[in-house]
Amino acid sequence: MNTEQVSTDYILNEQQRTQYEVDGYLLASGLISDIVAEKAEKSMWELMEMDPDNPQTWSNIPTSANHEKSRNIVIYNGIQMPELLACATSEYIQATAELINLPINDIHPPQAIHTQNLFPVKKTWQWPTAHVDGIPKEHMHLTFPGPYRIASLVFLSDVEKFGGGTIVWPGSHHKIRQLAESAPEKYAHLYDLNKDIPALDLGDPIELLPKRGDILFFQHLFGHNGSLNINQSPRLLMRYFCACNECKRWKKTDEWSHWTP
Ligand SMILES: O=C(O)CCC(=O)C(=O)O
Ligand SMILES: [Fe+2]
Repeated sequence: MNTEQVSTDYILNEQQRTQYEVDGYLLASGLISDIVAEKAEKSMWELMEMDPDNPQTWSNIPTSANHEKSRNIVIYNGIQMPELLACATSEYIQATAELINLPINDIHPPQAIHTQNLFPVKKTWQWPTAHVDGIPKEHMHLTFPGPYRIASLVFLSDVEKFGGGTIVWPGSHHKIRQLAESAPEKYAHLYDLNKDIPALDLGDPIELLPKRGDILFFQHLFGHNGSLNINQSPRLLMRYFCACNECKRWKKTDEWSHWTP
């Protein structure tokens, strides 16, 4: 008798894969080891030329970074420090493959990172409205098929309540798709679709509180947004960039695109 077995070596369990399908997102722990995440956090502080234990150094933003003052967010594009690239572990790549139902060998690794480090502000915390990704006017990305299948955010600090956790609307990808399909010409571009998302009833949002090394995966047309960090410590977040031809469909800067597995 042939006892050959089909491999069931998933890195994500069934509940995680189902949550991604049903809710449109998954916050996953354990795909980046503590030691790799810790080294990456250290490198992130070095990149910003700041001391994590000395808040006085946090207002000296290097001129090599972009600084959006209203949200106190520090943005770098196209950084290739090995310790930051090391977070694109084979487990991360495998989980990505599982969520989009592709063989792992079909997924290429990313080449650089982009940061969205959110420093504390003195403001009143409030729920944001949802957005979808792919909306900058200069790129005018098409809504369908969309510039990406899956997006992911990597957290390099522990996030406390009101400390800049990403806000998500479970199941919003279905409602946003319905809106897009209701008027295909009007909503041909994500830029235009995004403008009408705040008026939708997407249900109750959730403030995610990720830990260092956690990865938030979400689908095309998933409603989410950043939130204010009114706590004491910075929220460190990176996304992966790539410069290969395939990733050009989700262009971000002159040199870089978002990594689009
Ligand atoms: O800052 C966050 O928590 C979310 C960032 C975000 O929405 C994005 O990078 O598209
Ligand atoms: Fe986003």
